Amino acid sequence: MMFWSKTKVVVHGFTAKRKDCFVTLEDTLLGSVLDGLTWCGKEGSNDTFTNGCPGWSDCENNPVRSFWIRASAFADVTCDNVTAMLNELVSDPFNSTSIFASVEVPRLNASRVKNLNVVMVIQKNNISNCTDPSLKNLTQTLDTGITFSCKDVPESWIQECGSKPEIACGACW
Ligand code: CXR
Repeated sequence: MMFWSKTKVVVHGFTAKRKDCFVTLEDTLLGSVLDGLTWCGKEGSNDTFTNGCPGWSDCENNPVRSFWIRASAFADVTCDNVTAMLNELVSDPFNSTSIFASVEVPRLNASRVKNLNVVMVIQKNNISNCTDPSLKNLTQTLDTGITFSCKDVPESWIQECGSKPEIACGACW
């Protein structure tokens, strides 16, 4: 299973080419139907609108976010080895307001999940972003018994490895 936060394009660029490697929530039936859509209701109407929805930066419980929070309960049934791609370029790669941090990680259960492997998507190979302080919050949130690891992986290599089916999934990072 593959989770992500602020790395959607890189993750799907990879999983689209390497369907043998990972499943994301958007690969599930419900996730694929609603992926990328915006919608809202209007008071007094039973219709669903895809145009003219208000800006949602101030509204935490907007319908789209609420849907993904509920759908992310699929973390409950996740097992064995879990991978998550995070983005070094955002100020907190593990941000407590993200769905990954607030919904998915707390739902990973040590009775089913063995490892959480974070792939930190980096642009240049010079400093280790796996040392980012926000990852400390991740290890504190993680259920005791799940082994945590993190690896800095250049975005260019993720793209290249995605195009090389001869490389085994586990050997890309
Ligand atoms: O950490 P978040 O990432 O908030 O959420 C990403 C995680 C993923 O692991 C995925 O499983 O939550 C799930 N998820 C989606 N599958 C998804 N598809 C579209 C969460 N959000 C999804 N979106 C839209 O992207 C929603 O509108 C959501 C925004 C969150 O992306 P971000 O990169 O901040 O508000």
